[in-house]
Amino acid sequence: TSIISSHLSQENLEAELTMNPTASKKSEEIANFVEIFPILKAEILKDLPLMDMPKDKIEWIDKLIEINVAGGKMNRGLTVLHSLQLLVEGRTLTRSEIFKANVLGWCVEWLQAFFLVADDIMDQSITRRGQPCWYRQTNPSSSNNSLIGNIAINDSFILESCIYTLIKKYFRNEPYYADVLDIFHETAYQTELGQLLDLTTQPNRGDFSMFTLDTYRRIVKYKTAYYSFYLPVALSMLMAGIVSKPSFDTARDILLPMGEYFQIQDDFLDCYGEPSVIGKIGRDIEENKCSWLICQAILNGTPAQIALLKKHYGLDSKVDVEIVKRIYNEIDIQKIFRQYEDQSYGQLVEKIKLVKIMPQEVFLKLLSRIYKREV
Ligand code: GPP
Ligand code: MG
Ligand code: MG
Ligand code: MG
Repeated sequence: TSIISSHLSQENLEAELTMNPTASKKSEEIANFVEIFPILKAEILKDLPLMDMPKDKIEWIDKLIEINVAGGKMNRGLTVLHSLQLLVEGRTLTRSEIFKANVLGWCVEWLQAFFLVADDIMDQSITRRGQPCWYRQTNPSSSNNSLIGNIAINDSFILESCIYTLIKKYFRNEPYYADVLDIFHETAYQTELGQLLDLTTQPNRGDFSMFTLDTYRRIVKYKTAYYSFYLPVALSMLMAGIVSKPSFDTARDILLPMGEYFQIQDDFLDCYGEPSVIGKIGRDIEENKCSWLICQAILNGTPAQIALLKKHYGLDSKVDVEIVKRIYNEIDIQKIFRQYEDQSYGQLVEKIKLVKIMPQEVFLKLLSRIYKREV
């Protein structure tokens, strides 16, 4: 019930329902999606006694799933059903199709949980979704309040394995079973390559030679765009029975740039977002990340400003971070971002308008959900 209460309190739901029919459809969709999470979690947990797992380990996995899979924005997860609805163009989906699309949506959320648990260790992050990152939470098996720590690495693997357990349970007999497995495997690999690119631009503090937009674009295409944008839509296409390669190419051609735009927003929010709203505390400056903001500062700053950034970027100290943020303000990075945001939105819409092979709405709807996001 925790995710139901955080995302959709009864009051909110009723208020939305009476306000307008579109909102009512939207809250119904969210409610349908949220509703099946406990079912999927129970499916995972019910196998564990048969595998001789002690009760407290089952409770561990229960908590691991509850905290890390539920409670996100669920944008990626909801996209599978939204997009399937648009792909079947007018035909009403059966209850079974809706359920299956939502199961795949939750599998995307599970994949995301796997990545985030691991990413927070690698990025030394403090909070996620408004609470301590999983590796920083108290180890329930310890009597001396020690932290979960490195056990979280294995926990991330467990979250990944759940995806394949769920897909097998619900899709074993579907003609697209192998394609679904392939795409999850491929996407995980792409994201891991992206994470490698991200982590290996980090170590040489004071050397800005790698902080170019070309490097940046490659990092974010792999670490974010494939799993966050292409994967959920491609899953709905598989469910809709689409097999033509040009359709998947078209989807990729739009969704990868959209994912780039999304990660640029993530980088912007890392510095300028409100931690209580975004649920995490930015660390890109401290971690010497090849963030969009530092790339833009290098492109737009004076030689003196860039020299100062070289001196202070990538240090885990409040004073240095403040200096970096001050220079960002001098360069007016916020204005550069706002301009980029409008330009990028316009370009994506233009690109979408050229699509003939599938409904443009699939892409427009996704784009409208992230445009000018603050969370
Ligand atoms: C987002 O980067 C990218 C990921 C979460 C993919 C991680 C991939 C792995 C294979 C572990 P980010 O670090 O900017 O995200 P956030 O700001 O949410 O920490
Ligand atoms: Mg990261
Ligand atoms: Mg991170
Ligand atoms: Mg980030």
